[in-house]
Amino acid sequence: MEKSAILHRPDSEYAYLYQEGEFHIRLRTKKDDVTTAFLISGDPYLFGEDQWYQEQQPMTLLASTEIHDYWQIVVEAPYRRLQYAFSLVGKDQETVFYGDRGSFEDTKEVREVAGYYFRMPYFHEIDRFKAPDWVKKTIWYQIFPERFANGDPSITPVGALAWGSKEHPDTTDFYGGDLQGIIDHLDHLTELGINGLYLCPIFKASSNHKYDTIDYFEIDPAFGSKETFKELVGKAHQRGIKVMLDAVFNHAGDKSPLWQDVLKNGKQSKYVDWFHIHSFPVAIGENGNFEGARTVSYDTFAFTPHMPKLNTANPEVQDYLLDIATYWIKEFDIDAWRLDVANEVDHHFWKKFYQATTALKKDFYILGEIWHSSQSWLQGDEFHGVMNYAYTETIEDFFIKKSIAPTKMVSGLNEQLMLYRQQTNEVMFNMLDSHDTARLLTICNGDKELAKATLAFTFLQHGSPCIYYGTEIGLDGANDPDCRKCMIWDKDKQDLTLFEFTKKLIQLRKEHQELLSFGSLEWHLIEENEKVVGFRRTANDETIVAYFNQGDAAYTVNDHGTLLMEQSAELIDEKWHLKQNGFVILKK
Ligand code: ARE
Repeated sequence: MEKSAILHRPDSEYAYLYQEGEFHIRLRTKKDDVTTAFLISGDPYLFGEDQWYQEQQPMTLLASTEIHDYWQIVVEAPYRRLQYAFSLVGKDQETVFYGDRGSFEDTKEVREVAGYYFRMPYFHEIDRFKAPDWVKKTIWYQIFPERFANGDPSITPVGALAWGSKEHPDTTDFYGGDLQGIIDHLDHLTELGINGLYLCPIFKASSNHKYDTIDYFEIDPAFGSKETFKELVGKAHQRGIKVMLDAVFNHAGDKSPLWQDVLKNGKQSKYVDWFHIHSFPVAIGENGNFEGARTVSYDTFAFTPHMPKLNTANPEVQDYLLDIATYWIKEFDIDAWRLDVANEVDHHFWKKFYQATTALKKDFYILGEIWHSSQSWLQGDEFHGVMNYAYTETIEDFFIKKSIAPTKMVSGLNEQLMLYRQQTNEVMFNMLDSHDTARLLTICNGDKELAKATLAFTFLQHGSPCIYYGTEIGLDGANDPDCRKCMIWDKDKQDLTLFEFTKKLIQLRKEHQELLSFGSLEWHLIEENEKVVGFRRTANDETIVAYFNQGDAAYTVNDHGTLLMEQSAELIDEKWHLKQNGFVILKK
């Protein structure tokens, strides 16, 4: 047995309280190396008595990657504490005891050594990773406010272009999207079945994207007033739609009064320690501070001198940002914050942020924008989830780029899932595109059947899916700024078939939300066909199976059940024949 691959870590994603009375324990072993994994567990204070531990219980093979197997068992612990270890039977017939001091031959003597066992000393509810329940029932819709709808021409910026007048918008274009335009089109969201709305920044800023904040306490005048925003939140809530705003706390805009004071007063500025300044002057055009320069006398987002990085270790900055975070909850009843460039702000501040926001709303949702594995932010005291690029890019690699086989996709997806506790995976934000990436239809090279198959697959996974505005009616676009085209409201120019498909997919997710959120997931990969991927999801007494054919040859699926959804699939003699990009979703 390959003992170096064995891994367990107490009080982590390997051992955690999922919900009151339900404790999850995982173990990692080398792929295909262990035939059976048993858990030896019991109450630590009964140790030494005849039968201190419950009979050893077999673990379930939960997930596999190309190199590891992950085992899981769900246990209760009447006294909310647990002492445990593992007994592993290798394919080579070796039996190994694996515990807190490593691996041993599995003998009676070894099992009698208390110190060889892992310990979960006490399961405190206050320590449990708590994810807001509503999020796993949410289908998100992301809006780039400048480009969704112009509802109030009286506040359209001077020099704005006619709506949709350019096929490819430029980085500095304005078209007049505003909050009233969103209010006027809430019916569009409701008809689609959306129940979560994520707005890119709406606070006063110079650019069309508003990530260069001037005033965090004011709505940008081109977007509307606080009264309009209050109306938007109220009407969204009446429709059962939660509202998430975008918190840009890694940096401010250089037009903000904070930075303007530093520009004017230099070292004497009362905000000098609100930023990361290395030398003066900080003016652009001096001291190495040039557009796109590699050296600036102060830290910025990326190499963008217009976005000076905030010093979130400074207590004054912390108070300022926490005032902003709590203000929009207290005064406007928002339900969530999406945290911009979240991985570049310190953990110490995010822990304060978590406490301040969840103190106001127990079920407040905190979503970090992190494009990579994010374990250290998802320990239950900072974020609840992240924008799951690390997960959805793997889906796109198989379905769209066709750069990996299904086995590699499954391995990548499981790799990500095993990084986090189950309750985290249930509230991850699964988007296939965003305002920072090329649009789904464009990366599918205009192949709508492919886009639909990729969306359908994503909607059947763990985590809450997100539709980027316009995807549902066929909006395309290359990377930023092309992915921020004006929404199309002319019904004659909307792809209404795609709209109906998206609506049906959202409905399917809602009708089977529990199963799709926390149901088991068993993959069914067809050896002889590296273009077909199938899986089975089960929860309680409900099962859904799905098959996706991404090859250019038809594939026959010999499975049956109540049809939930299909695309390019035909039932002949009780068998489903899937064409390219064809899929079938069945309820067993
Ligand atoms: C402008 C230009 C872009 C250029 C960018 C580079 O328009 O073409 O690529 O500058 O500096 C906002 C605006 C952008 C603007 C940017 C800077 O929306 O239009 O871009 O400000 O002025 C990384 C970060 C991630 C960040 C992206 C953009 O990790 O946090 O880069 N995303 C957030 C927001 C953006 C916003 C900002 C940050 C700044 O969502 O909209 O940009 O507040 C890989 C890497 C990622 C990288 C990703 C995208 O996957 O792993 O780390 O994200 O590519 O580049």
